[in-house]
Formats: sequence, structure tokens, C-alpha cells
Amino acid sequence: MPFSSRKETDKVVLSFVLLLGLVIAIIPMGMQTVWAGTFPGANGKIAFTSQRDGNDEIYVMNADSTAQTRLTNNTANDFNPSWSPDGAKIAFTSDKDFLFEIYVMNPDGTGQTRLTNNTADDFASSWSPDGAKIAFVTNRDGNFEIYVMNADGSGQTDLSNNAADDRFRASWSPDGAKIAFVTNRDGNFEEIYVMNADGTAQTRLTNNTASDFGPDWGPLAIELCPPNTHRDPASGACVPNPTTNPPIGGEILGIDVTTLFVAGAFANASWIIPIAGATAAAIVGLVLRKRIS
Ligand SMILES: [Ca+2]
Ligand SMILES: [Ca+2]
Ligand SMILES: [Ca+2]
Ligand SMILES: [Ca+2]
Repeated sequence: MPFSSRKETDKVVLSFVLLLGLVIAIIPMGMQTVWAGTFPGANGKIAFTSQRDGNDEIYVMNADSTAQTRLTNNTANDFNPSWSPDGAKIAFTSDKDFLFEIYVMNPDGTGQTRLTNNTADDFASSWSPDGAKIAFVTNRDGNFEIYVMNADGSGQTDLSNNAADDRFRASWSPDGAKIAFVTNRDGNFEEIYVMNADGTAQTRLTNNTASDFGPDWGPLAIELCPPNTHRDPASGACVPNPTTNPPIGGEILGIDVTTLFVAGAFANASWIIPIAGATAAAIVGLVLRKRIS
């Protein structure tokens, strides 16, 4: 690698340090992106509600219908099963303590723990993509609101906070920053709204006199760019790779699923060179050795 000066070498070192940071930072972000709509990992069991035993109970089964197993076992209504993103817990609604409350349990039905405890209805739980919080619906303030709480039930907070009816299950954005929900606050039938995860910036998305409900926020599909192209960080489009100049002293402009890109910085940032993972690792090693020496 023909380093022309120590200054340029340092730029490359800095760039790859930043690049490694980006890679480390982007991997969990990508997983979170997948979590909200469809959880990552291999397919697990399907949770569902059945009345086969005389009242609502939560069951799980394998995807091929085998091993149908009852998780709750009481004469109350147990429904609204919702898997945590890591598959370690199932949140659900039950009135087994007389009033509708939100509970969590282990996937085998053990460890049932009540998270809400009041005389109002609490239901429709929805896990945040990182599993740290649960959004739910409650009418504890006299009308239905979207609330959020930590996964252990602490910190229960009113997010929607208005006199209208906000009663449907909310849906987290894949990055966990926003929540889609339903409200009739505009005086006609329900509309889809979005708000920040802290309840600010509540904004209407649909606007008509019909009922709009049941939002489910999906992830952006990640597709590899064709050979000799890369994903432009600004537009998100796959654009051709410029092929002029070596990637020395560049800075990181973008990253794709399998390829790292370094772009010219001390020139005019007009070129971008893809570096395959093994090559990038070799360059990092070379740069680090040179810097140490
Ligand atoms: Ca039951
Ligand atoms: Ca309650
Ligand atoms: Ca309300
Ligand atoms: Ca509407």
C-alpha cells in the first residue's frame, strides 16, 4: 500500500477506526430493524388464544401444529399473547385477578408476573424492538390511552394523553424511535397516527371518515446491490462504483451488507471504492502495523 505521507496514513487509520466503529454500531441497528416487524433468528413457536378448555387460554404450538401446549390454566380470560423480541418472554392480558391486567410469563407458562395493577382495563401489549419497553392500552385515566412501561412494569407513562379514544394495539417503528397508534381525536372515525416513543410530535397519517386501525410497522427490506454498485448513503439507491483513485486517506461514506466502502476525502470525495471484507481486514492490519512502526 503506497502511503505517500504520515498524514495520509493517519487519515486512513482514523477512517478505519471510524469504519470499525460503524460496523460495530450498524450490526445491532440492523437486527433492531428486523425485530420490530418480524423478529430475527430461526422460527420459534406460535402463541395463540384458544377457548378449547372452556375459557380463553394462551397456547403455543410448533409451526407444523405439533406440541400444542397450554400455558395458562385458570377460569379467567387470558389472551393477547405477544412474544418479546428475544423469545424469552410472552406478554399477555388476563383478568385472573378480577381486573384486566398485563402479565409476562416464560415461554413454558412459568413465572407469570403481573405488570399492571389497577381497577382499569390494561391490555394490547406491544414490545419495543429492543425488548426494554412494552406499550399497552389502558383507560385508567378515564379514557383509553397508549401507555408505555419498562419490561418489568416500572415507569408506566401516558404517551397519547388526550380525551379521545386511543384503544387499539400500538406498533413500534423498527428503530424503536416512534410508535404508530389509532385514535378518534379528530371527531370522525379512527385514524392512524404516529408519535415519538416519548409521546411527543403526535401526527395524523390518515384522514378520512372511514375507520383506519390496526397499524403494523414493518422493517425496510435489505437487498444487496448488484456487482460493481453500492448503496448511496444519501438516496439509498444502488449506484455504480467509481473506479478511479486508490482508497488511501478516504473517509467512510457508506456501508453495505457485505462490502465496505471508502471514499476520497482529501481529494474531492468524487470516488468510492468497494473493499471486500478480507481485503479491508488486510488493509487495517497493514495500516495498524505501519502506524505502530
Ligand atoms: Ca383462562
Ligand atoms: Ca388493570
Ligand atoms: Ca385518550
Ligand atoms: Ca379515518
